Amino acid sequence: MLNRVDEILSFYESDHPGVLKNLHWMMNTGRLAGTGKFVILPVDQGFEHGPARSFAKNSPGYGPHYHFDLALAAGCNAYAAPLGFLEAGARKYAGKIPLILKLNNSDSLLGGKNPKPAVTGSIKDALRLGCAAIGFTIYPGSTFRNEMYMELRELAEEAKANGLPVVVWSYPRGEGLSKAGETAIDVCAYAAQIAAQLGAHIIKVKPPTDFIEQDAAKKVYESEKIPIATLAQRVQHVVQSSFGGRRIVIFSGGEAKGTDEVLQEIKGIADGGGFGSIVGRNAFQRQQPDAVKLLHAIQDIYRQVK
Ligand code: FBP
Repeated sequence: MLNRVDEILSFYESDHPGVLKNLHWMMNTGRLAGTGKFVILPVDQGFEHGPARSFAKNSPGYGPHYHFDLALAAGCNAYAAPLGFLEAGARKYAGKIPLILKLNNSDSLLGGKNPKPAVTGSIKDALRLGCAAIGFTIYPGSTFRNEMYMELRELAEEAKANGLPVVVWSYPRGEGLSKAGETAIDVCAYAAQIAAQLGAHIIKVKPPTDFIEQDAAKKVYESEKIPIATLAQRVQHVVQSSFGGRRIVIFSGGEAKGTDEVLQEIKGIADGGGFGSIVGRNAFQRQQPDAVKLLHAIQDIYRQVK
């Protein structure tokens, strides 16, 4: 019988050993090693939201080494960040923790309804820094979505040829969607499916709500009685929408909130068969001992679920 890590690796039926080795590295790192579950620390919020909104609550976080240390102390599977933060620590932490280079980023300075991140790094950068994967954000719902899909297609082709897995942040937003629609269950499942079809190895979405955005989808959810009342049911549906569970799907943590609320949400994700979490603000905006405690509690929840 295959162990869970080997079973998950078997889902990726066209990848060469370099990609599988890096997926293996991430799945065999940290406190969740060997379980096929993930807790990843993402710190791109300095770029996405600005430094004060990101780091003022816990000011050691302004420094790049802080986040490498936090990911290590907390036993995370990987640490994801844009080029600058990774370059600022890659030599000191070489080989100690898998790194994911975020290859595109968007700031919050212009506003506007249709975000379009800039490509801010390359596959060569990821290889030079010893990364285990690349990360890329798409915004299904933005008028620029097709450009993002095409950029990802090119980068993913190059990443795979060079042994790097592809992690896709699939965040619906833009003028095609209402605010509530950004996290609607039908939209979230659709965003996960798009990422899977674009060739993502790991798909990252926000935890979905029970709202249904699109009328055409609503009819099917009702006629087929797709259960979406609880978070666990919704997560199960998103995982099913990602090739019937044959792609790794992880869920983001969102704005800083109380420990009970975070853990309750994680329980729902774990019960629904989610592969894990990518928790940024709820980790690095707490003081380090509290952040480590919370991340350990999250890992313990994933560890308990079969
Ligand atoms: P958080 O846990 O802080 O939400 O981090 C996950 C993440 O995907 C980050 O990588 C990214 O910067 C952030 O969410 C984007 O959040 P938003 O879509 O709210 O700007």
